[in-house]
Amino acid sequence: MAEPYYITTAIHYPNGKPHIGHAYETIAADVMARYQRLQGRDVRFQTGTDEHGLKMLQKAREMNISAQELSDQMTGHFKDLFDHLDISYDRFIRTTEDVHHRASEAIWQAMMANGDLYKGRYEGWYSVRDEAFYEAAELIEGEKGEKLSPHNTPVEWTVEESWFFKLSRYQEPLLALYKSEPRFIQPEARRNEVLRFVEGGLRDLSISRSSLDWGVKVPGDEGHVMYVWVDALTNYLTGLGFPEQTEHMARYWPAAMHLIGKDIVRFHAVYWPAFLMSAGLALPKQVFGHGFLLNRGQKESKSLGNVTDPVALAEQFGVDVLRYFLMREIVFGQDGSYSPEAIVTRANAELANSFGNLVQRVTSFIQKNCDGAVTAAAPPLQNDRDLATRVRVAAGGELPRCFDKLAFSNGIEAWMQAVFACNQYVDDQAPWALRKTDPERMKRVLTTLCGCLRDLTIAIQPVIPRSAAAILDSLCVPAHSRTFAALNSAPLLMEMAEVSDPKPAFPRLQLAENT
Ligand code: ME8
Repeated sequence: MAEPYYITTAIHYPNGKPHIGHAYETIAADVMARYQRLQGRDVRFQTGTDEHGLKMLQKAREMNISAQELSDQMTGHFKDLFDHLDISYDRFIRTTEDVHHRASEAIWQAMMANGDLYKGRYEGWYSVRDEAFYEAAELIEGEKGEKLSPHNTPVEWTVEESWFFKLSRYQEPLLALYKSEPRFIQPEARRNEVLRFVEGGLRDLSISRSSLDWGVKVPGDEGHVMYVWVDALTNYLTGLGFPEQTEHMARYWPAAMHLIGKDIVRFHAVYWPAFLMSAGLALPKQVFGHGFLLNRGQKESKSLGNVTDPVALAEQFGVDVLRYFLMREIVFGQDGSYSPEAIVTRANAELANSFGNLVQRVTSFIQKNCDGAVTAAAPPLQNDRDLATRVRVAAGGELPRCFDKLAFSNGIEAWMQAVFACNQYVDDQAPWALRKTDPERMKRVLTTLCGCLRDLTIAIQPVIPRSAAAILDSLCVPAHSRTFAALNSAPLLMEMAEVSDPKPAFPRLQLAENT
């Protein structure tokens, strides 16, 4: 049976429309999900919205609507965006669903039964924007001398009755986890931050609020709602049917990958495994904290007036171009920048002029000059074998090895080098000249190229699924032969090639005057 692979994104706060950071994270998770499917894994992919908490409530009050109305409105925008970006999720979860309330109550009760919850009084700093408590020592000073969280968000002094989770009990078990599972937190820099934080000592965590009623009610203490992160993290279990012992729970838990941004690593790599240990549940295999996407080097914000609607961006440049750019340009794990100029430059150089041009040169040549089909009668030469091997190693070996580690940009770089090699081969072999001088050799060159195109296109499917499907259609590659197993088991050199109705895959892009 195929190996299960459960991947999740963070669930997004629907306190406004989705921004480019939401698109970035979800595209990366989708690339990984599609990649794992092509490797033959039984993938389950979950995303969704995080609808409770003070931040949602305050935004709804500002807009004079209820928090439920705000979530309903905004969640629609997230779903539309993800559909638009070809995100192949299996489950879109909303934390206002009844099943999610039940799952959150169950994990609470399990932690209670383990003796880890007690009632007390919370006094400390809280950031509504981050929905996070901070130690005084972590705060920084703003320009006007005001106190700010380490993420530059306002904090307020909060005093209220609260339930606590005995996080302090979990310092040693967590350190033991990081040691025995060195890949539990990735990349390394994030792992080191978490290690330092936990080694510094853990205080018990306030996990309920009595000053608001928007959230999951604490079982047996209805005057309290759960701290939004307790229910938010539980979404990963809810989507599998927890607390029931469902087939999905048995098959997909523990998750293979929680893909999240660097700002919320602490919640996923400290609080979440501690909650799970307390509740007697297995721990996820990996938490990967990706970097932040910046607009020309700056954070997007309403005050700077540089907020970009990701749907508009995808419409302007094309969904696959946007997906390709984000995965290719930025070293996954680090912060990175985007701008219309950078997107156009990258798309034209690599998709239109290199890969797209290669596909077009080969397929339309076969269509026009060989009635859409060629059989190679002439024996292959060493340079045919060299090219086919080079492409096979890049598409079937280097790219997957990088994608396994979420090093998407390196994987695509190796792939692009193989595309360049193919274009060089076309220039050197000049099939248009061979057509007159040596038509049998021309056919061998063309079948070699079609084999290379098949390998290259199969491997890049996770990144540009729509264009890759169209190219594989035009190369007449059957749907069941589009996996990595098929790629690696196909003969290196094709003896026959067929093309059907080839179309230009990537138009050259131009920047509009006002972008
Ligand atoms: O944090 N670039 O939700 P959120 C890249 N509800 N990623 C970014 C980004 C940017 N500019 N801005 C945000 C929450 N993100 C919680 C999560 S999970 C149980 C609860 C990422 O809507 C961010 O790091 O603020 C997070 O992973 C995701 O987008 C959702 O952020």
